[in-house]
Amino acid sequence: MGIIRIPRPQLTRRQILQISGLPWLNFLLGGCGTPIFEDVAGKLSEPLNQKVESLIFQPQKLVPEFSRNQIESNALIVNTFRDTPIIDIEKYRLIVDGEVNNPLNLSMKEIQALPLTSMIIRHICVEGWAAIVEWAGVQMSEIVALAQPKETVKYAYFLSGDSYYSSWDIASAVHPQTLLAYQKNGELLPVDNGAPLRLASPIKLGYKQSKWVIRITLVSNLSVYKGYWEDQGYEWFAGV
Ligand SMILES: Nc1nc2c(c(=O)[nH]1)N[C@H]1C(S)=C(S)[C@@H](COP(=O)(O)O)O[C@H]1N2
Ligand SMILES: [Mo]
Repeated sequence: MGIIRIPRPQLTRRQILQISGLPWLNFLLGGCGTPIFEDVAGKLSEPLNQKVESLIFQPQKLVPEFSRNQIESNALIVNTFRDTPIIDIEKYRLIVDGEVNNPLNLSMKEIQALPLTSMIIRHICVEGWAAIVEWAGVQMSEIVALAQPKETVKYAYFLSGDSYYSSWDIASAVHPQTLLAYQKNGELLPVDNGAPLRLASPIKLGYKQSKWVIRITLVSNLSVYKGYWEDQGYEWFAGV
């Protein structure tokens, strides 16, 4: 495995700090002791009363998939709100923390040793384009189960290497077709599409599909910050 390097402008000092130390998500999640949580369970339109464990083991309804000859190899437009981050695959770790009994710190080798799932689905961006893509990787439910969430968990926060962030309801996060993908159309995931690890799911719009995921935090309450686009007025649930 090599080092992923891309000829892009260097990250600012602040971005590097965000990626290495991650004080930023701690702040978002109230890690400094500031009570910035709000219990929005009653305000969001979707049912959130199912416990995480039953969601993982109850079969959820599958979205029909496409066939291989329907893949649109060049239709996926790279859509990134700022520069592609520089991530050293050898040093990369996926952190899973929050309200869990078994916090995780996984290398790509460890992630790739988990069962591989692939799916051919349509990616839909609200900017008016879509693409049928084959994604392959590990099911989010696998990762969540490994972390042994406490039964209070209702949401997952995803922090990305470019400081993008989003939050999902836990039912959608552990849907069998929600993957942490490291392959696209049968090949290693390109850096611009989120390598080493990105979210891919047919049940949410494009802006929920975080690329360069470096940290997943499972929580019982959403912060006032819900996502990069969500905090600018885009719908939070963003179901397809
Ligand atoms: N980290 C990160 N993830 C992101 C974004 C981003 O800017 N940064 N853009 C989102 C949007 S709006 C879309 S449509 C998809 C695009 O994925 P692609 O660039 O692989 O086509 O990524 C999503 N995930
Ligand atoms: Mo998008």
